[in-house]
Amino acid sequence: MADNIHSSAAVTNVIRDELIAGLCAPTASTSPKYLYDALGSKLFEAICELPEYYPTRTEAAIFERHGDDIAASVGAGATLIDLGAGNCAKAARLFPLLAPSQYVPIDISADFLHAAVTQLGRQFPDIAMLPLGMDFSATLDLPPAVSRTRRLFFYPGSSIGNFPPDEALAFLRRMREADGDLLIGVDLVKDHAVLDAAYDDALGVTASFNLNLLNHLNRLLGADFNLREWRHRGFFNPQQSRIEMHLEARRDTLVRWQGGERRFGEGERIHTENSYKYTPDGFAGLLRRAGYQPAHVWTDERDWFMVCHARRS
Ligand code: AVI
Repeated sequence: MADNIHSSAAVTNVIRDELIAGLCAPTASTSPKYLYDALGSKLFEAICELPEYYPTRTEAAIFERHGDDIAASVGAGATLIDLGAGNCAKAARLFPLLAPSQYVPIDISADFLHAAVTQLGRQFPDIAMLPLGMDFSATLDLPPAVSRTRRLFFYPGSSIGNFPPDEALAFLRRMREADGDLLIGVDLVKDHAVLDAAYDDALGVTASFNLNLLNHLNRLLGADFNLREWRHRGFFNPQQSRIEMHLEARRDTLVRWQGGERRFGEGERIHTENSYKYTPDGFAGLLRRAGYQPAHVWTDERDWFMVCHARRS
């Protein structure tokens, strides 16, 4: 018990140090993972319902339309490892098609997973379920209970886009080293106005999602960010082929936290998220460099999003 208390305090210090280093850097930044406190996760669910935010529904339509082909490519009986499974809904929709032998949902929030898996276990008694609460972005060291038979990493939603390309490559390599094939959703480069609107919607839900980060920082750091002094910026940067989200100071403002402070000038920004958009060729190159064969690819009729099934080389 004492050890647990000790290690959770150490974890908190690591988070604090990481956040303060980011806030004090000449160009302030924070990791996108801090967007997802309890309210942030709900706001992200709301984003997925927005008319402007096309990725979720476009990917769902690809699975709907090409499900049989995807199932034929994957084959029945895989060990389906669902990265960032959340409520497990996306994978569960594929169970009748993919008929996995084991389902391994992984998420940082283990409590949430267990509730979802209990329910799913009743619906799909033939699929062995092994929920794992872990930060898969840090390690893919899976316990021995995860079957080694035909492992398939399921990584939908274009979450791969939230890694810079070098980290995306390292992450794909880790899946390859864990002997996994891939079923992955990837958002594609498209008309810049479509991209801009998806990350700066008319209702302001994405703005709330971004600003809520400051509430989270106030709690984590004992900081005094005043949300009314900041505005959301979300736009496509074509040079980097990525959406950037920033929080911009509306006026000069001093932010204090326990043990420190920083002054932000009017217009100064905190960079809060990148969301990289790929071309099919660009992503194929990444897969090849990670040790995968050319993928089977399915897209929507506008070529806005793609789903890839890639086997190990
Ligand atoms: C989770 N991830 C794939 C989303 C994206 O599109 O990059 C996060 C997001 N940020 C703003 N809107 C959605």
